[in-house]
Amino acid sequence: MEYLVLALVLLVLLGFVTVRSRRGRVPAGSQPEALRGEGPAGEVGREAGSGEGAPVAAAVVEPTYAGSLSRSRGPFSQLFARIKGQGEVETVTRQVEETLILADVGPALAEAIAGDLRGSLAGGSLDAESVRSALAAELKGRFLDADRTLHLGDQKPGVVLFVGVNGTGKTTTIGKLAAHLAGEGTKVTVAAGDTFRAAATEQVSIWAEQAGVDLVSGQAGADPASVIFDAIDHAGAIGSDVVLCDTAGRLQNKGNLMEELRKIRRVAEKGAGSVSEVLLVIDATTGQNGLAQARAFGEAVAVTGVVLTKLDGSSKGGVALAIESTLGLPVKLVGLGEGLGALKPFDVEAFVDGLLGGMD
Ligand SMILES: Nc1nc2c(ncn2[C@@H]2O[C@H](COP(=O)(O)OP(=O)(O)O)[C@@H](O)[C@H]2O)c(=O)[nH]1
Ligand SMILES: [Mg+2]
Repeated sequence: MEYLVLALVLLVLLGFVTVRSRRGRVPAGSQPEALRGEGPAGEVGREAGSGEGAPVAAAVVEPTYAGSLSRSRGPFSQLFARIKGQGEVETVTRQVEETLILADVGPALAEAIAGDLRGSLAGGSLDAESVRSALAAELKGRFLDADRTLHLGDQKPGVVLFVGVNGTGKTTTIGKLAAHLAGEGTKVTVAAGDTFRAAATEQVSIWAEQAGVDLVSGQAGADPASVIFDAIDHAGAIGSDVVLCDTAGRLQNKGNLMEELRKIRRVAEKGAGSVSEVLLVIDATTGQNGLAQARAFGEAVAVTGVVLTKLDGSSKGGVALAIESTLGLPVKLVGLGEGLGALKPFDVEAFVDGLLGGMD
């Protein structure tokens, strides 16, 4: 009997120690909101054996284009439900044009697309599936046939500048990308170049820590160009492959701030390595206003590509086409959610199919 009690006590103690050591390894609640992902990610991630302190929540329910584009798709679904297979090409193409404008493709582009669609539908069948596939082909054909790969440069370290207005998702995108690149074995340094707000350095340092990558920051109010220069210098010294440079958000019509960005770019070229990408981060919920941003930033710092964030919350996903077809800038990455796995390479096929939806 005594042995039995002793054995029981030992078992309980053993269980207690095991629980404590697990808690120690997985600091619940220490992840920033954005890393917790959507749904019961943390639990599943651990079950899948994502490793101790792994920054990449491997089993996060991965967002898809189709899922994330549901708000932008709404008007198209309604349009296709209304098409009954009869009627005139003119009426159908006018309805398509209106729907494209609702998706924030922009009036001129919507008119041009509707015009071409009129030609491709003439004399053919006018059922919903035919209209959908003709429109899908029309849209896909209007995206750039561009190089969408992210260039990290031939000369180490590659320097990637993230620019854009406030709150578009620059810092979050850097965090997601840093984790992704680090997971692939790329050595990353993050430059906390948003010295304007004290909280910005803290935010980017949490992301860098979660991603397990190197961070260089300066004092609040320090010259952002010199923080970025120091980060590139440091990255060169420790053999980093790439420096992801955060910058403060700025309105495209503020001349002095755009001048500051030009300086950052000039200074970033001066150190070890060279600027391999300047990514303009645009919030998809701002729709056509993103075009004005792209024009101004493009003029100031020779933007090489666009990161279109918050497609998941936007009903204006059509702006992706406007950016490419009107400005000739390739969308390289898209944000389909706040979670770590929600940054995706831009995929035209998946985007258009997600926007127009399949037929039930
Ligand atoms: N839903 C959604 N939210 C995002 C996405 N990207 C960024 N955000 C959110 O947008 C907000 C602003 O992001 P932040 O990176 O601080 O913007 P910054 O000012 O450009 O650095 C944060 O709450 C992010 O979680 C995205 O793709 N989808
Ligand atoms: Mg920021």
